[in-house]
Amino acid sequence: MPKITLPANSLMLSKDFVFGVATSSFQIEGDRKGRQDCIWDTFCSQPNAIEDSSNGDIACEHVEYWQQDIELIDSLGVDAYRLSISWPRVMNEDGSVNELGMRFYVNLVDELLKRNMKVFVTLYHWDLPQYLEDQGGWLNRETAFAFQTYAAAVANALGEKVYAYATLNEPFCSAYLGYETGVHAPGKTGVGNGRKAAHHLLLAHGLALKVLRQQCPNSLHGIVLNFSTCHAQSESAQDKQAAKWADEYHNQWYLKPLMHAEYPEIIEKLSADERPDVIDGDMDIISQPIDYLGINYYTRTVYEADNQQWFKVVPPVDKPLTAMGWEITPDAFTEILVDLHTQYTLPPIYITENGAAMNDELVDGQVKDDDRIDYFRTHLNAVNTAIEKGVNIKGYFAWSLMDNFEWALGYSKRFGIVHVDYNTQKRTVKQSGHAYAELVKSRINGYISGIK
Ligand code: IFM
Repeated sequence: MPKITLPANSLMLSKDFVFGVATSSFQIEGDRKGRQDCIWDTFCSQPNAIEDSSNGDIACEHVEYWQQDIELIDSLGVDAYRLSISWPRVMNEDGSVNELGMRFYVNLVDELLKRNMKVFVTLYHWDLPQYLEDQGGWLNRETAFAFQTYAAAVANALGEKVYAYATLNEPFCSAYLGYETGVHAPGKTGVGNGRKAAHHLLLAHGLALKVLRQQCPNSLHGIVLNFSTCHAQSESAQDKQAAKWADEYHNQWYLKPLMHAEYPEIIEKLSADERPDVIDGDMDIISQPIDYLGINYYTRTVYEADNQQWFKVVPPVDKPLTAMGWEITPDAFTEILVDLHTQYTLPPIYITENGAAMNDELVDGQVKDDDRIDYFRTHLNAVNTAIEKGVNIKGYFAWSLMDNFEWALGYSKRFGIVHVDYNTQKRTVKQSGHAYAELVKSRINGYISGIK
């Protein structure tokens, strides 16, 4: 079996570096009856919204099998587990707490702590309660305040048992895919909608941060953003400008307000009614200091100039791709990490997601996913190179612990290092899972013994 190796003197092999696995609530939990509806339930019920017409009603039945799943995580030897809380499982429509739903997470966190694992909790991984969407969802400023109330309730229940809270996962996806292009729930479209949703999400982040800090001063508090390195199709000035606009529109739109309290220059290109409604004081709330930045990375994107739009995506040709059709570009991972480190004074970084969907086959009880092992090896080494270049990276989470509901693509794409048979719910650790576990265990013989 191929291995995931790092240079023997890599800081990633030191005992302080955190290795973990990640999941999210809607993608694995199932048990729809135990919670309120969310925007993804509604979206899944619309014709042609999901590639395989599936939904999250059952998923990996994690609510049923959570103990077994924690056992599985523990067996991988990782230091940490990143999970998300389902807002519609813990909050009722009248703003009261659903005690039974909250208990599920309290038990989960307690069990993880018993096993000496660090718990990374994300509050919003896209499953907005439908009752809030009915009042405008992220287009309604009030949703940001409802998020603050929800964050306070979670902090009250889980407190400082949580090592690191993240307010949002990938607000780019919630805003751009959910409210601008409409390929994700709730399926709304329009530039103005996308930009307004993004602003309310960032405001929600800032409002939640305040209460999280007050209630859990000893936990870490941050946010998780996704980045795709933006490359120009050619050396022409026009293509380079297109890649720059794309970077501002998709990457910097979320980071610059947090770090510099302003939106990037491309905001000037928007008409008045497409711009977000920024009220006095909003940018101060949004730009409060964070303890860490979560970065999710999967691939780069290539852009060219276009007469109709500011930038246009050039689809990859003849390149190694994952099953998502995403180019495999580990160098671009180092590049974006170093670029962000150069552009901003960033807090410590955790790579909160990285991984690949591949065309796995379960044969004789084994998934020999050498391609995924290779993806992890090259991308972990890309992280190592970034660290060598001075980027302060504290941890890495493989996406994902197990195969799960891949949003608009349903169950057709498998990102897990553990295979899930959706008929039986049997979990089988893939070769990549074994290789990841080996890497984590190798630390005892690696850097640590190297400095003895
Ligand atoms: O599965 C998703 C996850 O929910 C958010 N980040 C990207 C992953 C792969 O598409």
